[in-house]
Amino acid sequence: MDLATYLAELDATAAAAENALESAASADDVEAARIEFLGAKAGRIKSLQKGLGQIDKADKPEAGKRFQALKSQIDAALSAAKDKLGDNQQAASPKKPKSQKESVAAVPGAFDPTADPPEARMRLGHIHPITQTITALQEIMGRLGFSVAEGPEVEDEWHNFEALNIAASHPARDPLENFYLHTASAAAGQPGKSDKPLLLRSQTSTVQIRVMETVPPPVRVISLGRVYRPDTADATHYPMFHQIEGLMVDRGVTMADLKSVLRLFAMSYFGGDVHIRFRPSFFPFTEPSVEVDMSWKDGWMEMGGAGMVDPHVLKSVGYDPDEVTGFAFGLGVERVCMRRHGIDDIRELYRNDVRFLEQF
Ligand code: FA5
Repeated sequence: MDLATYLAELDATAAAAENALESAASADDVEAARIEFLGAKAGRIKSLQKGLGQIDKADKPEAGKRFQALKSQIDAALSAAKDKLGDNQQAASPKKPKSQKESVAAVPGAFDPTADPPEARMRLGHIHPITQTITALQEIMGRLGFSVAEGPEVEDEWHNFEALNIAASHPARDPLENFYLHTASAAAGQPGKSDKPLLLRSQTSTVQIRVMETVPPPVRVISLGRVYRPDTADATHYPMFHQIEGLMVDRGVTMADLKSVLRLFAMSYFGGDVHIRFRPSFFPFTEPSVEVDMSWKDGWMEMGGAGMVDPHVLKSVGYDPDEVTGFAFGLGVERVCMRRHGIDDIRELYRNDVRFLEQF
């Protein structure tokens, strides 16, 4: 067959296919056109493909190119005809369910176990900002050589007060300033049986004592955890909050080491744009003692307390204050978290509002 005749056949087939698909009024019409033109056995495209074999070798590339173009053109016209019919039928009447999946979903309120989950249900959770802060602080202090120690949240008076040099008459021991527990023996009116008063620890300094009671110097530890005080909640106070306690005891430890460690900590955690300052203060278990403040808006916010471990405390745990000295600090974890993330109110951290929490 010569090229001109073959191309004329291609053109005629193209026109016929276009005509058939454009005038197709139903899915059956489209299917009939598909079989006529693209049918695998006797379709017109199939016979045109066979006709290619009779074309002169020199004309084959041109004929092949035009044949492929025709095939693509009919494929596209077929898809367009199907889409057109689908849209029209949907607009006219609800589409007949084709599968069980569609039929279940069409019943309002029915549970469809095959349905894809709505996107909202696939939202990822977030690690709470306080947990993130704890992890970051542990990492920073770890780099400075501090390992992590733990202590119980339910404490006795020895670890929460006495070993820390806080005398029985000290106002910090007032039952109204602490969460004392109603222990079983107290409830049974049997003081003396197991009459050790217990309380929710009010500070992580308890862990200083527990560490020094069990480990000989040198020590370099931090402890992070919850503490409890019956404080009224406001923008910077909460009745349950977290502290990070630091303790370093060795030969020749000085106040300069304490200040260096806290400055390094602040530089690492806040990234250099937060200043810290030390104010003289008093804690029964450190001498000298300081309050540590961090810059906050136009002023300062108290971040924690610190100082050199009082020789009485070292003695009470069996350390020799003539041999070793040490520093300790206790910082409010919520406050450093707030400062880092610009959170104005500590209560936001415990409202459990996902819109707040998912920002971290
Ligand atoms: C203490 O708790 C001492 N144990 C700190 C210490 C440790 C001093 C080692 C010396 C050596 P203070 O009561 O100031 O100190 O509390 C420390 C920090 O905890 C405060 O600066 C503040 O950041 C945080 N804090 C205290 N009370 C609350 C509260 N109700 N809510 C949130 N954070 C609080």
